Amino acid sequence: LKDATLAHEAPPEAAAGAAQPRPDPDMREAILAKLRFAVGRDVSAARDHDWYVATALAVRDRVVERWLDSIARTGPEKKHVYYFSLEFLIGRLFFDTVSNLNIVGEVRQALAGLGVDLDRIRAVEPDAALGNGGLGRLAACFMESLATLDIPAFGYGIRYDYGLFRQAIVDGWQHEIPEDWLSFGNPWEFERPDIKYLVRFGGSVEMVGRPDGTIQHIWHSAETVVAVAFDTPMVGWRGRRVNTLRLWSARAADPLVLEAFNRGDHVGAVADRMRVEAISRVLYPSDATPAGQELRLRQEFFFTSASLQDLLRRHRERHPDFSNLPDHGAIQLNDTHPAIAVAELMRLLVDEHNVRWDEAWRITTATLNYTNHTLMPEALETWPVELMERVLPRHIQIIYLINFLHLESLAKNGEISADLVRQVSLIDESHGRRVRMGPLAFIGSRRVNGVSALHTELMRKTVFSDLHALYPDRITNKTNGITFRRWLLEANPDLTRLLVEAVGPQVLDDAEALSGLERVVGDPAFRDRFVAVRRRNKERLAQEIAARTGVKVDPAALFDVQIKRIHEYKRQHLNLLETAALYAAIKAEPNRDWTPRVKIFAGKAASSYVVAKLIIKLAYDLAQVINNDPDVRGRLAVAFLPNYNVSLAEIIIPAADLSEQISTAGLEASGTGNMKLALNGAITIGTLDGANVEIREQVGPENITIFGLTAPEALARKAEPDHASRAIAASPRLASVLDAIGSGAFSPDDPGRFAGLVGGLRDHDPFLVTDDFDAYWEAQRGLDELWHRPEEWWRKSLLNVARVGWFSSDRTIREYAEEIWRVPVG
Ligand code: H53
Repeated sequence: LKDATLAHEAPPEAAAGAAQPRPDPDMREAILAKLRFAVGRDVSAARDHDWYVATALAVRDRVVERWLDSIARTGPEKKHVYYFSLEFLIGRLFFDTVSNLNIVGEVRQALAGLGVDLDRIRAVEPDAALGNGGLGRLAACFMESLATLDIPAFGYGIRYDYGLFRQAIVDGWQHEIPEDWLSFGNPWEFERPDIKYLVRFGGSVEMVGRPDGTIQHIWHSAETVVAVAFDTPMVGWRGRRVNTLRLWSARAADPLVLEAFNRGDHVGAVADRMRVEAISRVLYPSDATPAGQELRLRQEFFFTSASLQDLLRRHRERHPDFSNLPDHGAIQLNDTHPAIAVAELMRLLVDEHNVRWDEAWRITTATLNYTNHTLMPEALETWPVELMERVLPRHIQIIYLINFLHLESLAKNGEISADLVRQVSLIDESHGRRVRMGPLAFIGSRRVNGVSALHTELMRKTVFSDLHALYPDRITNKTNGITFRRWLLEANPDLTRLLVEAVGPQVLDDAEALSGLERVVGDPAFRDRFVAVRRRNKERLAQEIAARTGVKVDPAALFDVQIKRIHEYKRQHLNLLETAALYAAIKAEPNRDWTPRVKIFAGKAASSYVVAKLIIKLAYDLAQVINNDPDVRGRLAVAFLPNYNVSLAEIIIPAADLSEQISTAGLEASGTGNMKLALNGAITIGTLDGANVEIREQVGPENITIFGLTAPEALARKAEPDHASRAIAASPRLASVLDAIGSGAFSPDDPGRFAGLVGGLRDHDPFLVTDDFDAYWEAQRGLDELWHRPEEWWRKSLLNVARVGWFSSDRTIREYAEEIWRVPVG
């Protein structure tokens, strides 16, 4: 699979309006020295990858200076933020680092002097795809903003040997290929063999009476795994601060049983090692659904335990006890994946450091905070009690005690019904006994946050309503954000340069300065330049589409983009139904003045998600028919771009005219792609879901196209058993498109291929595709008309850019810092 290439005509340093950088002889010499002495290659023999590594190492030296300086400057007393996340979807680091250090020009010139093109070698870097989607990318944006705002922070996670699978599309079907991103080494990481912790699993717990009558719990574990630290520097904007992303790799305590090896049992001698190291072997490709495997629980506990041990050790080096831990550290649990931290922190404090239970509980609940990212019942993590007993026998005891004390404290405050106990208990007894990780994280945290206003409201009203009634101050909203450095400055340098010219260089430092654009939205000369920038971006995307899919598209057409994980609740199939209906409409009335459209899709399906894979196949089959039909040529084209990742997003987003955010209302917690697309000038077509609600508030209702059922309406509609059949009966257009797809009009080689998919829509349609279809169709036709009034279209587009400054992750992190972590912002 070919990776995305980025050809930047204009480097951001030019965008900054800065004087042309002077040639930096040091950079040139540094690159040459790295090539020779670190890579071991002569200039004459060096290939792109060698140049990439040499340059990355030369740049890294400059990062290290600032990194060490940041650590030295942060006195031991300063409060740190610890962001615990099973996912960090970083993408490429080379250009991000060079750009944040403001040395793009120097590096470009140094390389040019050596006959090497910066844009060619930056495309050699593999994506660090240590995440599935929004949650992982959010963690990466947050790390960048934390450093930018000069907040001392550690990201803690797992150093997966294999990141999220590479997606190959073969005849329309998704195939998963291992992402071996480390096979050529990783110049950004520092292995720390001296920073390691033992993480234990299994075994039994012995209870021993102490002379004072208390009981000591001794955990005799069955298995010990070594967690070894790998540190990656996270560079903030203008290199102001460099924080650490510390990822753990699993190692066997006993890597080789020499006796077995010498006996000739060469496989058995390393069997234990294989089992242990599996923990950090591969990222689970599940998005918003808990992978129920034991290995997943082992991953979660592995990184949580190592991270807690690490920060407790650092605390103890400077303080006599842990009583002031909450003054020196705030831990953020990114979803429930690290929620076992509640029990593990209690265990470490009580069992290992002899802190009294009550005091340990005070410390724990003053240090931990939890972010919830979904309310979908099937996505809320629970673990079978039996599994926990086997893998983490001491933790299940601690969870039982936390639960007992929690329920007891409720009883003390008055009557509690059996119903309430069932609702708020940490143990779900309804289908087998399971530990509910969301409520555990809730009870163990000081603050619990949702990721958009609507989502937080729904948290209070639905999934966490009982706990919210008990702890009314705990839930708080922190609407997601994105780092403008990556998603505007780096991804769209031409637009950035234009913005700097229009509103001044402060726009590079302060997202809210974008509002200065309001002054020029009516200026035709400015608008023409804006459209010209977009045109270049669209030409680049058209080339990429041709290279990846063979589909030729016209950059003058409306680029209609839906890029995100493939999921029924995100409703790519709603978009595909509309595509098929539009195709039929164009064929029926070929002489109408249709707005030329290119429907662009990209996204991965979880490997076990059969329906999602079928939706990809449907996109492919539609593309086959539509792109090869001369009747619609120049009016409608469909492209499914394989292997969506951060780097591909960086190419698609600056070229999108229309941003599809069409989830069933109430189901998308926030979305962050919606923010990236609006920032780059795409107009949103969307439901009133997640952060779309706040995008509408920011950009104004006249500059966004909202359609469909609202969250309360969707909830009510879903409860009507015949909602789908009624919607279909009321819409001849929908009925006919369902007939066409269901009967094989787009899959003549296998006419029954989509019968199940269509049958599902006819029978249950849990995501209300049929109910929203007509409203969506009408909204799209309204946009068709708008496209014919370019002045109006570009005005709306520009107003989107001007008004989305609030979605900078700097704003989000500021809010976390002030209201959740209580740390100063630099
Ligand atoms: O988290 C994003 C949200 C988005 C939500 C996503 C997410 C995952 O990527 C994975 C698991 C999960 O429960 C939620 O779907 O709406 O924007 C960041 O908050």
